[in-house]
Amino acid sequence: DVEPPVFTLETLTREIQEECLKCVQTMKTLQKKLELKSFLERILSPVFPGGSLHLCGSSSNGFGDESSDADFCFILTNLRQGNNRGEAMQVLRQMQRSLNNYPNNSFPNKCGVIPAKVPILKFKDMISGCECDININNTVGVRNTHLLRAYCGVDYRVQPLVMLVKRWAKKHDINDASQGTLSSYALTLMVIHYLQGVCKPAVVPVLQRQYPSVFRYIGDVSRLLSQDPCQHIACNQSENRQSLGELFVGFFKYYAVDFSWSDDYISIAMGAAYKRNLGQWKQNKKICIEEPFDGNNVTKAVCSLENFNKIKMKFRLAWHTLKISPSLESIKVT
Ligand code: 3AT
Ligand code: MG
Repeated sequence: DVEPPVFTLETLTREIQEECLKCVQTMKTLQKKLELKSFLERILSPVFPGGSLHLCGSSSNGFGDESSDADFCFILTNLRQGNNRGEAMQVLRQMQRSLNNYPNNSFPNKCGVIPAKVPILKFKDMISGCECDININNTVGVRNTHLLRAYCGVDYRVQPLVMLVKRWAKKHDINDASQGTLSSYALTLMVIHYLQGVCKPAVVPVLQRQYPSVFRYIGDVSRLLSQDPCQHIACNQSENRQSLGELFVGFFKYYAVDFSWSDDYISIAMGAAYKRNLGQWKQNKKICIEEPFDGNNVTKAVCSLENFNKIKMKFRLAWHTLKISPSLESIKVT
């Protein structure tokens, strides 16, 4: 007879490390995205003089896997700041024409403008194989990419935990803001919140509080992503010695048992979850996570009770499964 496998927190730790190594974005893929960025810059700079293009999101915050899309932000300083969705749409349409008309471009499946709240130009690049998004002047995305890159580098446990939580959520159909569930960005903030001190002792500091001149900087963003933010951070002083397996299970336990999904909002800028008794938070009965730069709720997409309940149920189910059988396979991640 073959003995059934014995799962422990040690085996789970190993699985998380191996899975993360297997799926993390390779240097080669990053290189292809950077080459695409240079190519786009060559097309766009004559049309939009003074504009600058920035690779944002998981392609450059450390939490990307091989299938992550390439999120770009195009900064045009001569546009009016503030609520200029209409202008952004115009720029994107002009950009769309320039890309489509470029001889021998690598986007044969024409690109299209998506008129979302933050409008984007969407296309697939055939050379890198990447799905690409470009937004105009969404500088908050550049700032939060810089901040997340710092969280990723501050402790070796952050990257594997975020990557595996994203994979788990994708497998369980709750990682798609366009379908009313959680964006990858929201999930990343949920993990950072847990590591900021829900787990005891904290694994990561509250970077915006500890280094306000670096992470609350409100000036020009154009050089932000060309440097490694970790150069500004002292060596992590965390006293936490928990393994990846322990933290992974602890993350699910927190959201299954302790977190008040309808009453609290998460703030990684402040490093805690708070009761919603004020302003924009008060009316919302679904999950609330504060964007660390503009203060908006990043989980507005979760608006149906059905999806809200489904998300909570998935967290509870994962925690009950991991308690009995701490392995990635038991929660269908491999
Ligand atoms: P994937 O690996 O592509 O799934 P990602 O980290 O790129 O994950 P998203 O695709 O959800 O995450 O978002 C791309 C970037 O856009 C991440 C963040 O810099 C920015 N972003 C996303 N949602 C918001 C939001 N609600 N507010 C501000 N910035 C956001
Ligand atoms: Mg992305």
